[in-house]
Amino acid sequence: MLIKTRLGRTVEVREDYTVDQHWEDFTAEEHDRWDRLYARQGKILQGRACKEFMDGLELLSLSDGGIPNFEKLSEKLMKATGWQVVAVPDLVPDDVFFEHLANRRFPAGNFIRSEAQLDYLQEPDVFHDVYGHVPMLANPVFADYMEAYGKGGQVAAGRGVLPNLARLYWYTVEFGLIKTDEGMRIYGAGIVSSKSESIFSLEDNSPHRIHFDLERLMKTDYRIDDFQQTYWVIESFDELLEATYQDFGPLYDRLEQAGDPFKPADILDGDIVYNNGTQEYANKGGRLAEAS
Ligand code: HBI
Ligand code: FE
Repeated sequence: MLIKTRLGRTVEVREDYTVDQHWEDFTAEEHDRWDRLYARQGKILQGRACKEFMDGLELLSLSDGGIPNFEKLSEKLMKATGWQVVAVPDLVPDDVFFEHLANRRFPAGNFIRSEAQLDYLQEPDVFHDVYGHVPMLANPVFADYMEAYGKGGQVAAGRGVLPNLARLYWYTVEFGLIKTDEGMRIYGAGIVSSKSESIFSLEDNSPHRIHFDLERLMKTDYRIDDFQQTYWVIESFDELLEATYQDFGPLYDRLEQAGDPFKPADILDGDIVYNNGTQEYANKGGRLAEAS
């Protein structure tokens, strides 16, 4: 079928919204853009990204030169954890997204940001999707978590609690932090693929850093257009996966009856708070002008 992407391209996609990557069509300039983004993030992430992310980057040799070819990348990833990377031209509908994850396929953008959007764009391009998400998929525990999320999404959609599940994805897969013996580290894809949020999320005194609590964060709104006001911190990837082992039926019953969601900067009784942020950054109106 034909779809129109949010960036204004008209594209023929398959039923599951995938397309061929057409790797051979990327220009030298586009490959060079990947290389520059890669080098820049590599420096920033030393001592900031978690070991599992750095190990995944190395295992998949994402620095081999230019934008990764999804076929070759999938071969390596398949050997590690049984996941594949498939190309999509834009965000795909939720049910399609969940179907891919439930079957261990990660949909990744088939385009790269323009030079003008080097620091920030909302659409998920190949740098965010592949550099940000794919290294963690080489980790067996995280790989299982993502599949569980996909399967959970299919159920949640039928129960009317999709917004709650989307928050789980947002606050873990996209913006999660992990406490390690060496200190706080990043694993969220939205952070590792962003120069300034890599620094802000760990080192700025504005945002709260609160221990991960599945039900609590499923009830908490998030912002999509600026740095997070709260980052949720896990202690291990097992903790994350285990939280999904419970029967989600009773949880969804409670979520359906819950009142208004908590605000992104609320701190509640019972929260385990690592940093009670000043919220100075958000209170001053946030970034928006300054690129991440
Ligand atoms: N599609 N390509 C793509 N990438 C995403 O991260 C994505 C998506 N569709 C839906 C979606 N994410 C989220 O809304 C779900 O986690 C709820
Ligand atoms: Fe993402």
